[in-house]
Amino acid sequence: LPTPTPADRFSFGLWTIGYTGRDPFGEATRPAMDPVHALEKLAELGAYGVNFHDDDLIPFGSDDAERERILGRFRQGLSDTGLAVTTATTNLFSHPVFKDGAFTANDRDVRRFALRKVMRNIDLAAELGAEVYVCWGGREGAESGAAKDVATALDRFREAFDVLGDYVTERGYDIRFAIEPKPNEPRGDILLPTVGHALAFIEQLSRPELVGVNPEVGHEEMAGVNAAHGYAQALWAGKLFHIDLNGQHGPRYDQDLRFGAGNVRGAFWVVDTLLAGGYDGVVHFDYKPVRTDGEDGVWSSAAACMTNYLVLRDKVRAFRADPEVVEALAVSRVPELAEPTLGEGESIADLLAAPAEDVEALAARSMGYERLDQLALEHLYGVR
Ligand code: GLT
Ligand code: MN
Ligand code: MN
Repeated sequence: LPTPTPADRFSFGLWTIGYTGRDPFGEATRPAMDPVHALEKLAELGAYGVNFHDDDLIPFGSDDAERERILGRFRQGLSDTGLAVTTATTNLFSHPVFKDGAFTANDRDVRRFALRKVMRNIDLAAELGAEVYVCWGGREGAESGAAKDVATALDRFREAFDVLGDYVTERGYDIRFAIEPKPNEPRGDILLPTVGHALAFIEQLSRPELVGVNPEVGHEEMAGVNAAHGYAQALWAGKLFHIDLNGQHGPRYDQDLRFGAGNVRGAFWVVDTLLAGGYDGVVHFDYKPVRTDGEDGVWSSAAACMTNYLVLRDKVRAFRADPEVVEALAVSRVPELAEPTLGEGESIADLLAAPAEDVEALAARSMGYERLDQLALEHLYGVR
């Protein structure tokens, strides 16, 4: 099996390996994990970095002395293990104050509190060297129609990112934001439900260059769309600032399976898309070890996320290097798509005056996609 090393730039959230198994129907099945123990184990497994919500590290409501004590231990853990803090984020969903959202809560005081909570953690993120600040708006949404005026909520959402963009700029922080879309759960319907919605929203901001997306494989699949296509469009737009890799079995509750479980074929194309698009950020796993397992399952699944990524990376490279695949791609005219539809210097008049195509002959040409896809599956199945 391939062995992960820090050069692969794998990262985990404290909330991922620290998931205690609490779900809407049951209590925790594992004890809370000491963040410094998490750092030690992640480093041992070959991870590069770690990230966290403010409240993952510093329990909500801690006083300044407690906060400093926790941070002192954590900083020491980082320097002992050599792990990097890759990103940070804010918990704007657990406390009941966020029951109607944070940046888009109807209650203005909640929105003001949320912005201050984020800014405080951005200061910490900057101090610890995080370059990306993730924003998952899990509570920004509604269960019923009249409860949320969506256009006005989007005004407030935009206002929040404009204020935060001003904040990092004024403070001189080298931090960019990554919006993480999700269609539903915990809200019935969440605002900015897919990569496409988020990309369109970003263009309305006063500092769009500071904001990109953090697509999560499972969230796109919950929406029934192709996750690899979402990553591809984010790369195309220059907006893939971060990635949340995990696994999901189609549209149902957010499973957060370890990466490579769930839709295996989809995972292959996600890795192919990241490699083809030259994604050079950290490879982050946002998954939850199943609540049936003890700490053994936590670390075996964390290792498995990295192993599965490396296995799929090898398979994708072998697929792309296979001469039969290169030939099949040519048969399918895939390289021809790179050729602009109009010739260089060709005018619309030239196009209109061009000799007519033999439409019936074109329609009769096979695309050869069955063979091409089977070659991919045979690489994935390990028989090539
Ligand atoms: C939460 C959510 C994740 C987000 C995290 C960032 S928290 O667990 O389900 O998808 O990435 O806030
Ligand atoms: Mn998820
Ligand atoms: Mn996520």
